Order: sequence, then structure tokens, then C-alpha cells
Amino acid sequence: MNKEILRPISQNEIEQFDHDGVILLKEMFDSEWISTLSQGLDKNIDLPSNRSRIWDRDEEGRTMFYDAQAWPKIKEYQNFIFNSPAASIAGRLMKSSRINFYFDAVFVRSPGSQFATPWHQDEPYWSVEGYNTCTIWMPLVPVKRENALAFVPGSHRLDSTFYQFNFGSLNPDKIPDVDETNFDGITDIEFPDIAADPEKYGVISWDMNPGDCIAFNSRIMHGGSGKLDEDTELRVFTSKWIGDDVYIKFRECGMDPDHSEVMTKQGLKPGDRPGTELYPEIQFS
Ligand SMILES: O=C(O)CCC(=O)C(=O)O
Repeated sequence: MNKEILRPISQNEIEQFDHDGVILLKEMFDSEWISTLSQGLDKNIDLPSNRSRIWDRDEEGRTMFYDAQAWPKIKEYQNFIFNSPAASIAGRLMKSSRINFYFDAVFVRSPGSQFATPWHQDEPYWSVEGYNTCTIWMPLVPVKRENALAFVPGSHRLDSTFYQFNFGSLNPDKIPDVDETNFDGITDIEFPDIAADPEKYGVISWDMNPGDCIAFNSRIMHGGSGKLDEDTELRVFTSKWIGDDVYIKFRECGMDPDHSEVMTKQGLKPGDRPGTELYPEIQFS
């Protein structure tokens, strides 16, 4: 499997990532990485972490499974984090001198799931703050443009603090103690209704095959993935990377996934650069 990046990231791509906050990169991971992650995902579904839950279960029994920070128990994910070109892709796009792995998250929809991910930004939920962040979103099966994650280019540069959706409310099985957020008192700026008028917001998404990835800044508005055809599933692995200007921040509105407990156990505190074996610095070229 390819350890090195398959082709250079161009200056244009670096500028596009900075300007738009999102970029599609075709054919960056070979088929061995896709089968490694697919095996890891099967294990992950059998061995969910304590952050895992079903986000949606409809009357036909179709589901949307979510998990995050499962990598410490899944050796296939560890292999990907330490040995795949993902770190180089993220590091080069962010123009960072050093990068750390932040966490993994998976989004698995069974065939025909009509669940669409609510529109949101990621950074307001995270236990860190900074501009230099990069999520690598990888479908492990083909996905059509209308079912893939969609983005509002440039929205990572908006100054406003928007009221974000509480993902903790996606809990049909009533799992106790899930991470919740509540932006009451933080902001009263409503999150724009992007789904109602995607053209107005210049929404973009792409047809993708396994091996392709989307890299995006955690401040960008994104959502809308899902609404699958009856015979189509969607299995997505994401890895979240942090660059030079990112530091730990614990938020009054709550965090999702809330890392404050595990960070504190590692001896990390607000203002620290994430590190330790839970947020390993990865060398990249
Ligand atoms: O794939 C999805 O449905 C959601 C992905 C997402 O919101 C994320 O990775 O931040």
C-alpha cells in the first residue's frame, strides 16, 4: 500500500484549500488502504467505543452509525494514521511545520438510509481552537454527488458565531450520557438554512470513488450527506488533523466529541498544544 503521497499537492491546491476551505483530491489512496480501513470499520462496528451510537434508525430498520476516537482499539486505523499519506496531505495543505492526529470519526449508513447530516461547522464543537485544521473525508464505497458531504466554499472565513445543532439529540436508542451541546447564551445568530436554497449559498459536492478524498477546514459549513438510493450504502472514514496554531480549549456550550476528560487524564489543559500518545505528532514529508 502506498506510504508516500501518490502525487505532489500543487501550489494551486494549497491556495484553493486556504481560499475555499475545501478541496476534492482524486485517487490519493490505493485499494489496499481502502480494504484496510474497510476491515477496520467492520471491527469498529463490532467493537464500538463508548462514544459510539446510532444517530438515526427509521421504521424500516435502516440506520446511521457513528463512532469517534475508536482508533486506540483498532489496529487498521492505527496503521492508516501512522503510515498512510493522510498526514502528508493534511500537513501540506495546511502549510504546517508540525501536525498532530486529533481523532477519527466514522459515518455508516445502511442501504436506503434517508438520514441527512445536519448542516454545521466542526470547530465550535471541538475541544481545540485554531485555523489550521484539516479533516480528510474518505468514502469506502462509491458515492454520488447528491449523497456526498456538501460544503459552502469560503464559509470557514465567516467571523460570526452561529448557533449549532445539538448532535446529542440524535439518539433514538436513548444511550445515556452522550455528548450534548447547547449554544443558548453563546450566540443567537441562527445557522443559515442552507438545505432550503443550496444555490444561494453556492453549495458544492462531488461524485467520489474509494481512494478519492475531500480535505476540509473545520470552520467550513458542511452537511447534507445521505438520502441514499434503496440499494446503496455509505461507509465513510474521516481523520482529523491539527496544525501549527491549534491549542486546547474547553467550551461552555459543551463539546462533541468532548475530549476534556481524556485530555485532562493525559495531563493536558486549556492553552496546551495537544500531544501525548492520544494526539500523536506525525512526521510527514
Ligand atoms: O459524513 C457525514 O455525514 C458527516 C461528516 C462530518 O460532518 C464531519 O466529518 O465533520
